[in-house]
Amino acid sequence: AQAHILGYPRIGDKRQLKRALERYWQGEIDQTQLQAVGSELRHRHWQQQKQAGLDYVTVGDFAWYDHVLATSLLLGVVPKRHRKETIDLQTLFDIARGSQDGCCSAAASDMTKWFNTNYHYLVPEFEQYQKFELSWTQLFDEVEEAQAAGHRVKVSLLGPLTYLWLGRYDGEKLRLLPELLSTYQRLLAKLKQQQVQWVQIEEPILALELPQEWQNAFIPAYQQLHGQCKLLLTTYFDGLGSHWSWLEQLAVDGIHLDLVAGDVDDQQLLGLPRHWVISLGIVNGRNVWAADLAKWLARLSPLQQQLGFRLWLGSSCSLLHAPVDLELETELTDEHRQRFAFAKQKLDELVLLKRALAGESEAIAACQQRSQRLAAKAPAPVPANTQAVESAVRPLSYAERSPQQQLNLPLLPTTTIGSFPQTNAIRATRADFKAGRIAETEYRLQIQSHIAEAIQRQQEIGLDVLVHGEAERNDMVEYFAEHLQGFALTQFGWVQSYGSRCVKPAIVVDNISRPEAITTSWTGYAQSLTDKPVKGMLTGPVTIMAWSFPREDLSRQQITEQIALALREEVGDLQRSGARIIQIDEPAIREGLPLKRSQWGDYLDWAVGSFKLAASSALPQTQIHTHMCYSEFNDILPAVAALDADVITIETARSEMALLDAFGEFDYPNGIGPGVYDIHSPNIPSEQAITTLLKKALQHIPAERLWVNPDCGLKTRNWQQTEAALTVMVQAASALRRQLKHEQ
Ligand code: THG
Ligand code: ZN
Repeated sequence: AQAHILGYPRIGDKRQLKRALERYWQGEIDQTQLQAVGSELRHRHWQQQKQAGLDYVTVGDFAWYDHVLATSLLLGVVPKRHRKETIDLQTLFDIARGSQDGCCSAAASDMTKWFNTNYHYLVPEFEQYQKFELSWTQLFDEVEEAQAAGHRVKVSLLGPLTYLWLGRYDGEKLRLLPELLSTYQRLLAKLKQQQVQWVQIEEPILALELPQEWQNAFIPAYQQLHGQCKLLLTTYFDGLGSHWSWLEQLAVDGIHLDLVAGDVDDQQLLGLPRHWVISLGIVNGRNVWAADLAKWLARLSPLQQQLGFRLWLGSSCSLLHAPVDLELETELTDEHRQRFAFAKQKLDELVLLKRALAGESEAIAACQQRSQRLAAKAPAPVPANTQAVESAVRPLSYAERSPQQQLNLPLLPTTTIGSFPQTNAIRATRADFKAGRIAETEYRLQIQSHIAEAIQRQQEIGLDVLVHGEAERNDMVEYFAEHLQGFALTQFGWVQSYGSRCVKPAIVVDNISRPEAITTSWTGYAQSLTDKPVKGMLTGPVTIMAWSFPREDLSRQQITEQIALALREEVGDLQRSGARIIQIDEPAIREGLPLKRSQWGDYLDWAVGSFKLAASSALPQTQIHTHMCYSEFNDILPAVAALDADVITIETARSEMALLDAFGEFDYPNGIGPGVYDIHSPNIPSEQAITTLLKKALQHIPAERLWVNPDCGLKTRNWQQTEAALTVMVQAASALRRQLKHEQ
């Protein structure tokens, strides 16, 4: 067998690419210096692949911001507002980040989730009669760069149908396919000229349940592309479902299947065309656990007998979604270190398995040994908690509960989503404590002073429901992972989220439990400073799960329920400590949806169940809020309603309340706070704009159930912007409130 990976993390083991990008954007380094950092990272990553013993190095996985955006440039897809005489690196950053040029500004393209991962790509914008033209030489340059360094190159390239599917177009997208395919033909011809033997042409949309006309497009498309470089049709993130019925008709030279996300039986594999290479993704590209190599050895040995050189071993998907190097983690326990493999370690796993499959006795023994070590350290079995799960809903309905929630609030109550500006002083407090420069008592005093400042400012602004501001938190998930038992945290386990931005997901290593109350002291302190209600702020179980690396021996549902049980205790403690409102945020509930729509129902059932489980210790008198960030949840509205939160705050400002049509039509039964201004922009909204949005909202939602708030947390804004915007918001709400009273 041959071994390869679908891609390596581009960010660098110490986030070198992030640092270089941000310095370049600040004007601290020039383009030559930026290019040098990129080149150094590529060379290092190729060298690691070669040194580990992979048969190919993957070229085309590097991107300055995002690989979908790089594909857009390659194909000449540049939105009109960003077009200049030439397409260059500045064009790329303009599309990604927006541009300001004297008087004129051009908005960035939209970003959205890459399938069911936590990575975001830049959505291609196709215009009427979109032309495609090879316009960006990065890919060809990098092929040359790798060849010059003596590497055996396999190119990774987004396939035409997936590229088209991901883009936005006002019309019938498949009409653009013929023109796109001719450009792909020219692209492949160029790669052939460069003597590229294999192209890993990626069509992850094959993991979706595609409309018939998209399925039909595959066979003729690949007929047209075939015959230049060898094509490895590459799929990942889920099995191929019903597409298996026509798969073998594709004019390609091999296929890559993600066996981690969806296993395939041997007969199916052996039934594939005899001339195809079969690449099996067996090392999980999106989790941190060491692979059970003995298990794979047993599973693949018979296949190796039958397939011989046609069998390739690969990562399930690109390693883009995994942290880079376990060796940097000096603070993990030995036990955890032995059970994890980050991107660099996954290279070794693939080669070890390859050697074992080739019959090398040393490698076979090493596989067995590793697997035995894994088995010996398996985490504790799950405690029985089914009883708790079954009894877990709030006893009264919204209509019965809400009169009991005596919060003394005016009509159209004003509030915020939870976080306030993360000032340098706040960051310094946390950093000083973490580095041991200040003791815990001093730390607590300093955080309290940040909380006191936030409360005072909110009082001055005149908000009705206050928050403590979250000065003690870095990342909303990392914070809870740090305070719950059952998670391991890394020092350098960064994964690219978008552009230069990374997240450091916690790792679920054991059963989750809550050793002690987490948030009560901060919320309680904030409440002691004011008579207005202060919201308790929690991150919901679905989101904590979605933004962490899960154990592989439990289902996501089981893990989420464990987190929910821990949060339920926190809800109870908050309530006992005097919180009258508790917000449980679930910004990630939508992104957890399975790729196949037919599986949505199951997921939503347990996701909603887990949220309700977390909220189930709330008394009828306690008002439960939730918040969701992205506005695309028209199609899951029944599930959103089923959460049965007393109030939901959502992002709608950017879509001019378009979402509310859906909420109105659906007749959303509980309280709702559609965001009245966009916190992602530094601009201060006008009172007029907010009033207009609120009036629109009133067409769909009765005033008694309407809340007034920004559309997301404020931690990325400064205090000046925050105070100015919230003051306008409070003014708009009170003016409208007076008007409504008057009309009565
Ligand atoms: N937390 C986690 N996952 C997430 C989000 C989150 N996934 C989806 C969404 N939010 C992604 N959005 C962002 C926004 C900002 C940043 C990362 C992801 C970010 N990161 C800092 C950086 O890269 O500089 C991290 C710096 C640090 O913590 O030291 O700005 O909110 N878990
Ligand atoms: Zn939000």
